[in-house]
Amino acid sequence: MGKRGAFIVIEGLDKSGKSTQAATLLRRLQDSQVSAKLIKFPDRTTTIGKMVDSYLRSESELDDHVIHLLFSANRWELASSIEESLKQGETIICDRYAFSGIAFSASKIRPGSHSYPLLDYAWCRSPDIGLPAPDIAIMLDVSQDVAQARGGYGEERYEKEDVQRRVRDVFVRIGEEFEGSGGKWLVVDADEKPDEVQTVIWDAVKDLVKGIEGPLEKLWD
Ligand code: NYM
Ligand code: MG
Repeated sequence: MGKRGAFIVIEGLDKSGKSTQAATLLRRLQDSQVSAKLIKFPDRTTTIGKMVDSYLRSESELDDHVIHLLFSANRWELASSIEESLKQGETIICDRYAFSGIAFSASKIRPGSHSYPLLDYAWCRSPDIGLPAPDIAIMLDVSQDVAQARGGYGEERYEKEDVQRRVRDVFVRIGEEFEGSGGKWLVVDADEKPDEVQTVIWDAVKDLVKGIEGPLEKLWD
């Protein structure tokens, strides 16, 4: 049996440079003759993804539980194809994953309250239990100042300073729990120049992308 591909997740706040870093990493892997592909969540092309897209653009309203479960379902509909690609030796770079799912939902607060959660953290985590677990999750940690200077946030739901601050706090908790469960969680200072961020990312993945002997783990299992 040959080695399987590496499953690399890139996470972070909006405007943290995830998509740029993911694309640069893909090019570098392809230049190094590593079989690799880039996927992203939400995958807005599927039927579920279109519902998510419409919600994010505020073209539709959905109950907070419903949208949380749709984001998770959007991952589950791709889960078996992720497993298959990894088994065939292809490395996957994934722009956002279940960690964004928890962070953005669990950071929602009840209307009229300052900090009382709308959705329970453990409840937010549960629908993603059993998904393919990444071999490494790289969290691009950007400060509000730098994120704003990058052109500010767009028009989409969640792209507001107070939301992003709460989301970051939940990401910290998620990282601690992922590490506690044996996962690899790397926080990278995303205020640095793109080249410097890429150097840190490359250093963290360069051995993984040679292929992995061990089995693919299940998330939060
Ligand atoms: N988002 C993303 C969630 O709220 N839950 C999830 O499970 C995922 C994957 O969607 N603000 C949020 C985070 C982003 C938004 O992502 C769209 P992007 O990477 O800007 O397309
Ligand atoms: Mg965005």
